[in-house]
Amino acid sequence: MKQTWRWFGPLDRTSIDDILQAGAEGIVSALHHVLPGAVWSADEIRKRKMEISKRMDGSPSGLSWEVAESLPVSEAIKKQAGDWRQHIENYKLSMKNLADQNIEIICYNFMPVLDWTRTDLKWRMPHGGTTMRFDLVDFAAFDIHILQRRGADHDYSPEILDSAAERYREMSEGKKRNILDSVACGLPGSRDSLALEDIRRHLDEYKEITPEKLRRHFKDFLDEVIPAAEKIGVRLCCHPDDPPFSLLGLPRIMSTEEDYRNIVKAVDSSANGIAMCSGSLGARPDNDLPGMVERLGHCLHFVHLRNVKKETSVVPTSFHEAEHLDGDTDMVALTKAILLEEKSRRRYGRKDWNIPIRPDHGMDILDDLKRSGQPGYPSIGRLKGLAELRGLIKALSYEEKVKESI
Ligand code: DNO
Repeated sequence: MKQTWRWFGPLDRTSIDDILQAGAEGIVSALHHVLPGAVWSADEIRKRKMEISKRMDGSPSGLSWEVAESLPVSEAIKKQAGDWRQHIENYKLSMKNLADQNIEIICYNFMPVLDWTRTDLKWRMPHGGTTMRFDLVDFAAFDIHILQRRGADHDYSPEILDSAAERYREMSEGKKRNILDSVACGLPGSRDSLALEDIRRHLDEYKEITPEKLRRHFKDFLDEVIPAAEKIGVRLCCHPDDPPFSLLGLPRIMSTEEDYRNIVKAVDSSANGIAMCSGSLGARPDNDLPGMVERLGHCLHFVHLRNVKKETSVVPTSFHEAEHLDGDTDMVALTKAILLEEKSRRRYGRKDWNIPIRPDHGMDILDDLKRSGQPGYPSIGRLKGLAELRGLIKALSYEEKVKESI
């Protein structure tokens, strides 16, 4: 596995020098300042590559840009509205510009309006550090009482409705603001947040878009971009919905193994792959992550390793982000499944056997608590996650070697 690290560019509070000290072997990055739908120009890509290749003192970092995450699919493409056809052409051009500079793995998602969603970005853990949390009662209170979405009360169980009403009655203005800011944090990497009015406007534009329709739009997108990606040697991979269930009445179509299976079947090509995010998919009890790698591993181009603790075994549920090796996902079994997939790729002579993984998110601990970096992307919390994962990978690889030598 290639141990990579997400870097948001020169404004990121974790520097390339820090990343080297964390022991990462490659960089995952994106041109967050380019609006979704616009072209990633060759010059801008070159500039980011250059920034990655140098330490603060100008000496070579030895790191290179391995994965583009995300090359965003614009809302226009998801809705098939406005300039969506032009946006698809722009997407192809961005892919070409990336391929020309040897960036061959491109991650994206097909979540309408909101990317990952939490209700608290700084939930205090017993050890004093903080983590990100999704509280279903807070979210329902936000949806029904703050956003006042029409029909929202049909989307929750009677128990959640009662708890949400009570929670809202007791909610301070500060807490209301915190939930709105957390939910509307916007796309990671962007500094903008969405306001209530923006969310309402976006939701309105999805009124007519059912999950079936969104699936058709997804397939149309893949029909266009996958052949182009295949021709230039690019591998696209779709990130799952986070959390993996519908929110605010919006369709979400990448939440389960079946969703993944449908997408890889929709366009049969090695360029049409998946990004497994164990933290996102792990928020549903019916997602068997090691099993998914066993069954769909051949389409795996990129992995986010992260863990969550769910509070109930129903969907949807409240959850929080746990330590990387703790939580509900069996990280040992999952890591082993990925190592076995790599082994099988090596056996078949696949050039892409070394699968890029990154420690996804992390708790804010120690100096992270003073740094206020990108939510979910602390330096030390991720360093700890990566160190634990690295230990696991090393131990499991050793076990495999011992087995082979017997
Ligand atoms: C959250 C990330 C996601 C991911 C995109 C990929 O921390 O894992 O925002 O980058 O969904 O398109």
